[in-house]
Parts: sequence; structure tokens; C-alpha cells
Amino acid sequence: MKIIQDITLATLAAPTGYGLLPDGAIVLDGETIHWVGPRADLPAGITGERHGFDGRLVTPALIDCHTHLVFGGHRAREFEMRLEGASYEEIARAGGGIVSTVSATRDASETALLAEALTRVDRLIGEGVGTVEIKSGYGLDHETELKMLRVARAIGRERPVQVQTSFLGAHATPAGADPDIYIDETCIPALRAAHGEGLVDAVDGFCEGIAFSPDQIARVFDVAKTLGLPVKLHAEQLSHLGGTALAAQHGAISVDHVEYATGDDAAALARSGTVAVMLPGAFYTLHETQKPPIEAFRKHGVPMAVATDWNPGSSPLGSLLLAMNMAATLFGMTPAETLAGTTRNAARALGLTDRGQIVPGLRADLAIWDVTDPAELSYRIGQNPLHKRIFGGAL
Ligand code: DI6
Ligand code: FE
Repeated sequence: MKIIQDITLATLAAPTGYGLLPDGAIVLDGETIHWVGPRADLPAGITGERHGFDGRLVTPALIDCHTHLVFGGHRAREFEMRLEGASYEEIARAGGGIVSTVSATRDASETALLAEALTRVDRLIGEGVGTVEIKSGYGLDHETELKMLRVARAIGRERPVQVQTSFLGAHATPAGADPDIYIDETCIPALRAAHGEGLVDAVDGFCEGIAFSPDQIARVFDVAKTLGLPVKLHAEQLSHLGGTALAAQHGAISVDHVEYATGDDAAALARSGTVAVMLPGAFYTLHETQKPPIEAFRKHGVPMAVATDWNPGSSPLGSLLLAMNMAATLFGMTPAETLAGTTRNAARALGLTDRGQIVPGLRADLAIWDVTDPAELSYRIGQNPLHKRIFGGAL
């Protein structure tokens, strides 16, 4: 056993708030949290190495529940074009955007993709992240979709981090293809093949005017269901198409972006127990003005998460702490909500019940910070106060 003491705890164990515990202690048994409580109550029979941290704040390790961090190339030219007046949608319709990253990703070797992705994951690990979700979706062909997912799985072997993969074949239609034929003849067969290789933890889609309609997404979700895979959806990012309602009907684990979601959508998410994932990096990068309906999510009790959406186009954001700051400043989430959004609720957005809180029986994935007040994690801009990360009980 290992005893972590002389710490302030934010356990995130209660349904709201930080679950603050001053002068607490945590007992780790291998990869698992064995006991948590005030240091004064530490059971007498527990013995083991003691590690003191001078009163530092300890939270669950952070979880980035929405990234596209395996990709080739970059889109700095598109960034310039937007600043010269072109919109994200105009660029996408003119063959730029997602489709340009598709070419670069198809051209990159598995080794090159992995090397680049590892530098990105290392940045997140350096901010206390213990679990990261990674999507495919820049292949749009059988071979490259599977290549991206293999790279994502390789990251979990190369680094002390848990990788959860999402198959995002329904991200865009390849140049010159018909969207319906693409969904039926490429996307769905690639999903079956990727699942057959054990590469898929969840199935995602992009429901938007520049991507796929609710009907097209529903066809992919129906296949996911037959394969026993959970679903999630990029919905209501740039317009209101009804993706949120569709996702709720399918019992999705999350809906992501949701800037254009309505009060009725929030009620539907509450009923289906779906997490709403805020992605302020894309909102910021695309100069969007429509904010997600945070107040409606609160009113209906929809769990909210926060993620980077790290991708080369709409969110070249390599910091989950900065995403928390943006969710607070741009969307009005409280620092307690942003921290729950990158721990407890982020785990739920991935369908994981074994992490995201400091509670006996859960994984010993912890972050130890050079701060004493948990609000500091969202308040600071572009600063990284991580002191140490504990992954699976390893200090
Ligand atoms: N929504 C997003 O924000 C990303 N994908 C999506 O469906 C954008 C991906 C990109 O622009 O490359
Ligand atoms: Fe995304």
C-alpha cells in the first residue's frame, strides 16, 4: 500500500462541487484507490510507504474526452484564409478543411503519424491527463480509418495513458463522392472491419450541413448498436439539425459542441443520461458567437464535460487546462463545473465508470497540483501548475 498525505483533496465524489477535503489522505493498493478520508481518520491497520505533498491540491487525473489528435499536416493557411474573411464552411465547401487533412493523413506513414501524435499526447500527460479519447475521421477510406485507430491504440502502449478510441468515419464525405454511397459502401464496412480488429471503443459522427444528416448518422448508429458499441455525436455545432435529439434517442454517451442545442434538447439529454461536451477551443477558433445553453443544461441536470477537440482545423488547442479556462470565461461554466467536466463527467462521456473521482475502488489516476484552491486550475491562462501525475498507482 502507498499512503498519499499532507494534501488537500478535491475528490469530485459528490454530484456537484469539488468534494473538498482539507488535510486528507489517500491509500493506494496497486492500481486502485483503497481508502480516502481525513488524515486523522486513517485506519490504524494500514501500513505502507508514506508520501507527503506539503498541502498541495490532489484531483483525479484529468480526462480529455474529445480529441482528433492523430492527423497529418497542419492547416495554418486555412487559419490565414479565415482571418482574410473566408468562413469555415466556405473553406470546407471549396475542398479545404477536413478534406485537406484527409490527404495529409492518407499520405503519412503509421510511424510518422504515431511520432507526431505522441508529442501531442505528451503535452496532455504533462498537464495531468490520464485518459484521452482519440477519433479516426481523417481517413475516409477503409485503410486510413483503420491506420488512424491502430496509431491511437499504439499510443496507449507507448505511453502511460489510457486511450479510448472512437470511429468517426462519418466525419466528412471524400472529395467527389456521394454522401449516401460513402456511408453505406465505405463508412459502415470500415466500421465493421475496425470493430473486428478490436480497434473501436465507441462510434461518433458529425451531424451538420457540411457533413451528414440525422438520417445518414442514424444508419451508422444502427450498425453500432448491432455491434454493441456505444455512440456519441458532434451535433448542433454550426446550426440546429436535430442531431442532439437523434443522439438522445439512441442513448448516446455524449453529444459534443451543442452550441445550437435548445431547451427541449437539454430535456431530452437529461432523460437519456447523455453528457453534453463543451468544446470552447472550436468556438474560439471559429469566432463563433452562439454559446451552448449552459443554463438549460443546469436546469435539466444534464452532466457537462469539457474537452480540447484537439484537431488541425477548428481547434488546434493542445491544452485541457486552457479549455477549462475558456469554458469558464467564454461559456460561463463555474470552475467546479469545468473540473467536473474534465474528471467525473468526462469519464461518463466515455462510458467509463472506473475513474474520474477519488473514491475507493476506482483507478488510482491522480493529479497533484502546485495550487491549493481548485478554482486556480480554471483561473490561470496558459500556465501549467502540475506537480506530479499518478497513473494506475505509479508515482
Ligand atoms: N467538428 C470539429 O470541430 C472537428 N470535427 C468536427 O466534426 C473539426 C475537424 C477539422 O476541421 O479538421
Ligand atoms: Fe471534434
